[in-house]
Amino acid sequence: QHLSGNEIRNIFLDFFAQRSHQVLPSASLVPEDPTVLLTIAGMLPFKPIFLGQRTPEFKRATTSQKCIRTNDIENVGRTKRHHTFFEMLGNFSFGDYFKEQAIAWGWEISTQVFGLSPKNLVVSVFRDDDEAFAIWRDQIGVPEARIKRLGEDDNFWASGPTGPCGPCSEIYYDFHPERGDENIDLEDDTRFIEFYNLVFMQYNRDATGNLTPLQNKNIDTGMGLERIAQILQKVPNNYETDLIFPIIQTAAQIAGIDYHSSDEKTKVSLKVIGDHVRSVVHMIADEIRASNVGRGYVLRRLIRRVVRHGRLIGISGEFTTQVAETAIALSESAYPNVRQREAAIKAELQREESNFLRTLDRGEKLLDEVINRISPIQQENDLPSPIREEYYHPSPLPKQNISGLDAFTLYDTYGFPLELTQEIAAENGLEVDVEGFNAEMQKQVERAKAAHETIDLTVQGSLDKLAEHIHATEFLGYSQSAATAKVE
Ligand code: ALA
Repeated sequence: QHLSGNEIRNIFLDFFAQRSHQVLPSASLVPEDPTVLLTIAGMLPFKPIFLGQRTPEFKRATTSQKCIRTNDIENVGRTKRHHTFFEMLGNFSFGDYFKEQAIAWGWEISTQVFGLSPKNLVVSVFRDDDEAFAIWRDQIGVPEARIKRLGEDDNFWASGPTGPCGPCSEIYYDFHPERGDENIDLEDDTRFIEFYNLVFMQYNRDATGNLTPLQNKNIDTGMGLERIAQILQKVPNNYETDLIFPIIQTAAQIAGIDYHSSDEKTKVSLKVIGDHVRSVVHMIADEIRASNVGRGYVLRRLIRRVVRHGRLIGISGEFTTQVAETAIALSESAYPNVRQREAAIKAELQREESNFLRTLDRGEKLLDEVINRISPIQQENDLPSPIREEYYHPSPLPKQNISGLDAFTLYDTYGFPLELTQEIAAENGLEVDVEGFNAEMQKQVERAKAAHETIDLTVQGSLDKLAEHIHATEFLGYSQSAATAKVE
C-alpha cells in the first residue's frame, strides 16, 4: 500500500518536529510581501526573518505551504510535473543549522523515511560550491558521478530579482538508473525529476545585482509534495497522484469519458482542469475575488481556462462547482478553510462561469472566423508544390497575426483574456499582435477618462449621456474599461 499525499505531508512535518522544528500552518496565498502577487514558495512568509527585519520566535520551523506560480502555465498538463497550484514541504533554519545538517536530514528523510534507494538518487550542487560537493561525497557517500555541478539558473535560488538568495543543492529521483552514470542529463525528464531543493540562504541581492551576506546563514528547503507523491505512488505523472486524480475523475465523469482511454489532447484538458481547480478553490478560500486586475485577474483567467477546457472535452453546461467540491473534499483535512469557505467558493465560481459561458459561444465563433480568414493563405503557401518551387521563388511567409483589434474585441466584449486568445491562436499556428492589443487597451483607457471628465462637469447631464451610452453599446461580456492587468 503506497503512502497517500496526506500521509506524506504528515510524515515530513513529524520528521522535522522530532528534530526541534516548530510546525507552523500554511500561510495565506495572499502574501504580506508586496513584491509578488501570490505566495510562490514556502520561504515567502519567512522573508523578513531572512532579511533580519523580524526576529523569529523559533530557530527552526517546518511547514506545508500552499503555493501558486503562473510562470509555467503553458506547461501545465503537458508535462508530468508543472502546476499552478502545488504544496511545498519545507524545513527552515533561521541562523541555526546550515549546510551539513540540511544535507544530512535531506538524505535521511529521502532514504530512511520515504525509503528511496540511494541507487535512484542524483544530486546537484552550485558550480563552485566545493563544500556542498564534499559533504555529499565524503559524509553521505554519494558517488562523484552522481553529484552534478550546475550553474546559476539551476542551482542559485532567489525569491525574486532582489532579496534573500543563495546557492542550492537539489535531490533528483532517477527512474532509470540502468541507463548508467555516464549519461546523466538532469534536464531529461523521461529519466529524472527534481523533488527536494535545499537552499543555503546567505545573501541579499540589491537592485543593482550586488550580493551582500545576510546577518545569518539560513536554510530554506522545498520538497514538492505532488512530486514525491508521484515517485512514492509509482504513477506516471503528478496528476495521477491521489492529490489531484479524483478531480480529474470528477471532470471525466461529467464529460462522460474515461481518462485512461482518452487521447493525449483530452488528457491534457483533464489535467489542466485538475490543476487549475485546486488553484481557484484555494484562492477564493483565501478571499481573492475574480476581477480584471492583479490576483483577481489571475483567478479569472484560471476559471476561464477551466471552463474552456471543460468545453474541449465535451462538457456543455456548468460544472465548476462539482469539480470544486471534489477539490474541497480532498484538501479539507490539511486546509480546513476550504470547507469553511465552501459557499463563497461555489458562489464565485458559479457567477464567473455563467458570465463567461454567456459570451463564450459567440466569442469562439468570432475567433473561428478570424482564424479561417487568416489560415487559407497559409495553407496554400504551406502546400508542398513541386511546380511552385520550380517556377517561383516564394518569398518567406508574411507573419500571420490575429490583429490587436480582434484580440481586444474578444477581450472587451466577449471576456476572453488575452492569454486565452493567444492559446487558441497558438493551437492554430498563429500569433496575436500584442502591441496592437495594448494600443487598443490604451485607447479604451483614454475614452474612459474622457467620459469620466464629462461626468465631473455636469452631473445630471452626464448621467443622461451615460444612460444613452449604456443603451447604445452592445455589451455582451464583463468589461471594466481601465483594465490594466498585470500578471506574474
Ligand atoms: N525556496 C526554494 C524553492 O522554492 C526551496 O525551490
